[in-house]
Amino acid sequence: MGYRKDMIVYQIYPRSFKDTTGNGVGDLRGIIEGLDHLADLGINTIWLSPIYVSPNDDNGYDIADYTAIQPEFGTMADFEELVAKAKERGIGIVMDLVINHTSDEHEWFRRALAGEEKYKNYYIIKKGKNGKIPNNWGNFFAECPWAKFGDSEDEYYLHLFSKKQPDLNWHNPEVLEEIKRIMRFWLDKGVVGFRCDVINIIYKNSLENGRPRPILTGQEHYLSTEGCHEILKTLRREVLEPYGAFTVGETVFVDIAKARDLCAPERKELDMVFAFEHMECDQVIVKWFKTKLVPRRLMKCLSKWQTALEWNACYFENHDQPRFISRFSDLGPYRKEASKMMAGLQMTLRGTPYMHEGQEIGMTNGDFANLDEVEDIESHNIWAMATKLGIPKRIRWKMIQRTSRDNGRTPMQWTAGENAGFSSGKPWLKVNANHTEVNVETENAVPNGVLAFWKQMIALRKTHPVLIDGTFRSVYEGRAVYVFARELDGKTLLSVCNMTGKTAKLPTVVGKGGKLLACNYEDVEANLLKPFEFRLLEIEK
Ligand code: ISL
Repeated sequence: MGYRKDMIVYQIYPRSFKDTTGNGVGDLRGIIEGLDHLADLGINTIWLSPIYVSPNDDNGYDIADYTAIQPEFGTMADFEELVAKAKERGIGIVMDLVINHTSDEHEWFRRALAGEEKYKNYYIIKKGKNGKIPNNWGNFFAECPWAKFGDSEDEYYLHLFSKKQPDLNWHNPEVLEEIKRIMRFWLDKGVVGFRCDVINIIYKNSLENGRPRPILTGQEHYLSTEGCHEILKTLRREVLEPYGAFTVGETVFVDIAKARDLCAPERKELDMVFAFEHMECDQVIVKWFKTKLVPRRLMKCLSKWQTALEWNACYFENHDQPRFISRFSDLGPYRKEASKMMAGLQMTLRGTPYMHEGQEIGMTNGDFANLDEVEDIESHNIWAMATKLGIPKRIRWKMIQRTSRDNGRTPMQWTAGENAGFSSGKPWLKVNANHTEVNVETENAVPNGVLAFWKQMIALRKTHPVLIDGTFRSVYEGRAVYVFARELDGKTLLSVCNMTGKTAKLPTVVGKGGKLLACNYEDVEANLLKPFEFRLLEIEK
């Protein structure tokens, strides 16, 4: 029930995957065209970022109609065809469930604005305090989280994200009923589960002032509240279980205890969570200030979560994150090797691997020249905030370059040709210049390429039950090298990752013996690991 441990998930950001109409925006037919590539890669589940009707203030994470397809992506018939054709290839579709907020263009919000009390109660609307906004909370996109409600003199609505994303009022049981209906609508269409957007913040305990903090003041009033746990239990029992559907929650600011409460199997809430700690190994206080990625910090963090949770959602990239290999400060000429090492790492950790489109060919951060080339609302807001704070332009731009969510959203690189074969029109976001070298077509033509290695690692995972059911044990966490063991029924696999662009000593704990199941270099040296070298060894007892 719920999830299958052998799931290998591939995230598609529909705007950026493949455009078949020439309007510069990816679409559902493009995804259908891409299915053979995905089947060949070996994945068996697709998570689709939102494809619902949306004014695109936050690229679909602002939903105006939960049960209709965004016209620029295609039609419901296209969607049904996608589900069917994916199924023929053994691939299930997971939808993005965004229920902390709707778009301000959703009918519910429009009717609320028109004065219908029923719908006003769908949102969090509150009177100001002596002409001031209702509380001191912060906002995820560095805006003020309160906006005037229509023409009202003193009423405001809460929006933890953009002004066009009003938060839903989860104290209202009618909201729960609406969402149940929406979930069943998609489950009836054959989807296998949901990725639940910022699911641990949906239920606000109170709207009291929060304890002041550098970011997101007020979070103690809404992070993983009892009300949220109750809602998750209800959705699982009443909606998901009858369909055998699964959920992964995007859960912000969770520590291990909170994550356990959300996904421990006996609690029957979520099947697994996307935690953030390993993505924050190179940040200072807030994600917009980054330092060098220190490999040992990453190793320690991965080991901690691997050991603490029964099952992890293992991800290194998504549509909100810079490309992972671009985070290695000494990547140098080793893009391919680093991508292959990440394939080895991701496919041998314990948990469900979630790849992001382009990861299989080693795509890198966007090469944006200036803010005009960046679309992401968050980046623009951060730029404005940093300007207000007097941060010099050069530093501001560095911040955006390194952290912008658009880094993970550049169009998928299919060919070396114009617009990387993504679109015959002008792509909505700049295509990376390195598409001439980094693309699916080129990769398909080489036997030892990045794509071939991802395929090999995915295939290994499928043929070695120890990589799925085996326990995790950290063996070595050095300055450069990470070694961990997966063990099952007396069988031990050792995953050895050099996480730097420099040659490193092979730790003696690895020993001499063992059968080499995979390696991203042709020849291995007895005592040395080459830059970003990865080895998977089977240890004979
Ligand atoms: O990008 C982030 C973390 O590095 C966050 O600020 C992000 O906004 C947060 O993780 C929530 O993300 C999700 O909900 C947002 C949407 O913009 C993101 O794309 C989505 O993944 C609001 O729906």
